[in-house]
Amino acid sequence: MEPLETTTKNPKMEELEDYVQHLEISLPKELWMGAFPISLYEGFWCSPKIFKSTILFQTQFEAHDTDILLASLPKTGSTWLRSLLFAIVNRNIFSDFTKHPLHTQNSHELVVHMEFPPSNNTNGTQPDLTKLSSPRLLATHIPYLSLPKSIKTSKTRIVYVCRNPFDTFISSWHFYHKLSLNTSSELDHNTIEEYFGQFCEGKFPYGPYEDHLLGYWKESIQNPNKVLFMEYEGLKQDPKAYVKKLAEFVGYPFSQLEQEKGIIDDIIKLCSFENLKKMKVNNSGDAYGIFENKALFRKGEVGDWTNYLTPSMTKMFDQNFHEKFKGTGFNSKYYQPSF
Ligand code: PAP
Repeated sequence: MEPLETTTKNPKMEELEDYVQHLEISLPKELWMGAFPISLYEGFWCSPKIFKSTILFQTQFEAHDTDILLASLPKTGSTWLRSLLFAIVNRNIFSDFTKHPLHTQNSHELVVHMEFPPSNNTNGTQPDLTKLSSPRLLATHIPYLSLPKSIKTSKTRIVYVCRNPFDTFISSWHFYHKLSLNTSSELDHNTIEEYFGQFCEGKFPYGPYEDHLLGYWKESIQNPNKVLFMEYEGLKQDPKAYVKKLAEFVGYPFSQLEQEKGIIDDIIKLCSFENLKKMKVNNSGDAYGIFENKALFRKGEVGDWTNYLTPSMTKMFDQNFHEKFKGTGFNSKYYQPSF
């Protein structure tokens, strides 16, 4: 069966259903963490549950030049970046941070996910974008190569956030464990080696890690006005410099007066892990209807992986990483493979 033509703006629903069914049957399959089916779609591992929304995003989405798209692998900092982006671009509308929408809405409701529309913002399998004002703040986990064409050809700006692979894995391990049991029961540490092995092979949602990161990083080098490449650890280490850069990149730079008034610090404080985690909406709400918002705020630290992974385990990942990144010129201050 031929892939759906991605320039087709209105694929017939029956065709789409057939195509999704065909993908479910024909694509290579794996189980992530023993519970979550994933299939190898366009070179990345995708949950069959979101084939339809992913394809609709790829084939029907019309980018606006003013759109801002946050792209990331799961568990690399999207909740934080969404909060920052929303606070930055809307700072003139919501200038009183004591009554800011982030007090009543999780950032996943304020920045719409294109493949997983929050439960209050859905029209079947597609997010309702009609009520969004400009600039539209959108989020995705899909790799650069699979993005809708109109995102690449328009002036839409893309912010990509990545995180040390080991912290990404640990965060994911905790998150999917909670999701599979829907309880707070203790993690079985015996499973970590097996699941980390799967992560190293790239067989986890939106993996492989290296391909995802390289896709966006290469574009950020070739086209720095299109893609801003950010690292979670850099944002932690020097939030002021990163937030300033982020605001400039998305076209909302801070004026001298704003800087003197301390607005950057106020935004950093508003969006800090400690501040967001204690908000009622992030303790009791469930933006997606399948997990509690509090699952998005675990520890928010750099280096938690050292409490779980052994040097022999991380070496496994380092080897793959080294192979794929050899000769690319990619260099991170925060993740240095042990070679
Ligand atoms: P998603 O893929 O489901 O959107 P995402 O927000 O990207 O999740 O990642 C969640 C991680 O970001 C969690 O990391 P941890 O498991 O290591 O703790 C979460 O705690 C962390 N996080 C969420 N909000 C913030 C924040 N404001 N500052 C720093 N880290 C944060």
